[in-house]
Amino acid sequence: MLRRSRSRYPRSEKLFAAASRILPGGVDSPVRAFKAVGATPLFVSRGRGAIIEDADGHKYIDFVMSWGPLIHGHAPKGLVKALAAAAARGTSFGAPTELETRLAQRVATLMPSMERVRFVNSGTEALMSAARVARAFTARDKIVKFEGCYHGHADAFLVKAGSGAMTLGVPTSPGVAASAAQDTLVARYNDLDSVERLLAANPREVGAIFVEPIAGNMGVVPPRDGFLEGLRRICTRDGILLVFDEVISGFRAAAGGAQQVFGIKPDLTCLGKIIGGGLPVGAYGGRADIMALVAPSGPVYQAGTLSGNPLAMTAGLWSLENLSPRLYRHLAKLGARLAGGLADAARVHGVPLQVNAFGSVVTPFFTSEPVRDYESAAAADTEAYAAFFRGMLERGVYPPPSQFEGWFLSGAHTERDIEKTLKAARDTFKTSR
Ligand code: KE4
Repeated sequence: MLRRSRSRYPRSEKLFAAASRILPGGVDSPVRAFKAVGATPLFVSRGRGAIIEDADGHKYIDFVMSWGPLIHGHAPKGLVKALAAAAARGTSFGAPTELETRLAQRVATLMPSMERVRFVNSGTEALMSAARVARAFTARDKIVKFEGCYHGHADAFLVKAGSGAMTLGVPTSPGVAASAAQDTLVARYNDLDSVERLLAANPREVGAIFVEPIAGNMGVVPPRDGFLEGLRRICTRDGILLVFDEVISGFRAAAGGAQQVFGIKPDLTCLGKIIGGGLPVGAYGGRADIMALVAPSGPVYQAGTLSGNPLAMTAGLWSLENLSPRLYRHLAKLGARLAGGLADAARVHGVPLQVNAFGSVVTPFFTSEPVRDYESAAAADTEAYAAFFRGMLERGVYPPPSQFEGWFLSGAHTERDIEKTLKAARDTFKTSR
């Protein structure tokens, strides 16, 4: 009699079947569905530090970390305590609280370009609001984005987008009205000439250039020398607003984000992830003269029932108040060890691998050519990545279920976690030959 192969994940499979009967694709965000890695998504029951446990009781070293927010790891004791106390005082008032002012002041201290800050509930909301105020300020409707960069799912940005859109092979989504996409021009990341060509073809029509200063949504692709400086020069020359999407790089590349690392002052910055410490927070902000247009100080409307709610503000404050030089030294050390160790393991086993990294975000690309932009990232062997992912999962390591995402480290990851991860990678490469 054929033995039914006993699944390692019976409860996740059962939970996924139930979820799939009520949630589109069984998830609330596409990249979680494991479609790109040919496996059933694991349902997570708890997280502590760098470890998550699935519904079947398997434990993993987590490199998704909620896609970046958890720079201090899962459920830090101080954060849980602060949230419990905040919840006991009320979860939301729809009225100003001192917490919003304190968090905005903390953001402005870390990122001085953010002279004014508006809180929203996601990175998507931050980007769509920044696009609206940029268009109002410049009275120009066109915006430029870069192939492979992902700025959330607002219509204007779902054009040649990265992250889940790239993972699922739908970089330009159906349902985005032609009228919404027609004002979005797409340039090539790390290629200033591609920007100049778009501006020459649309003279005085572009109001803003949106860029991930360290791209994370085609996998990690750092900016070439001079790329960000070139964008700053072009924007200043042509009266275009430079908008840094620091949803990933903010507070991760450094406490002051990529703008601190590269010493470049954007006109607007969009934030998410770490700023909420794992609760739903996004923010946009920048020059006071631009943000003065935002209602109710100005005519550009933007609003939100739960914007700045006390629980999310408490989590964000705890998260940003616990950033320290020691944390970034730890993240840099572990990130370098992980990146170097993956590259060494692949070399020893003859696996074509390019490992891109920036501090505590790493992406192993299954390709033999350097990855500098969307085209070179898209050439990676996604089937090889999927097989690697499944092998790592079986060995107790939980990487992102997509070739086109970053592996995120946290202050809770230890050197021992990284060595265990590298051993799992060596064993996976060995068995995959
Ligand atoms: P959210 O709306 O998902 O909070 O933020 C959108 C966003 C904006 N800008 C950048 C640079 C981002 O990386 C994101 C969201 N990142 C993806 C993962 N790379 C979120 C994961 C998901 O979509 O489930």
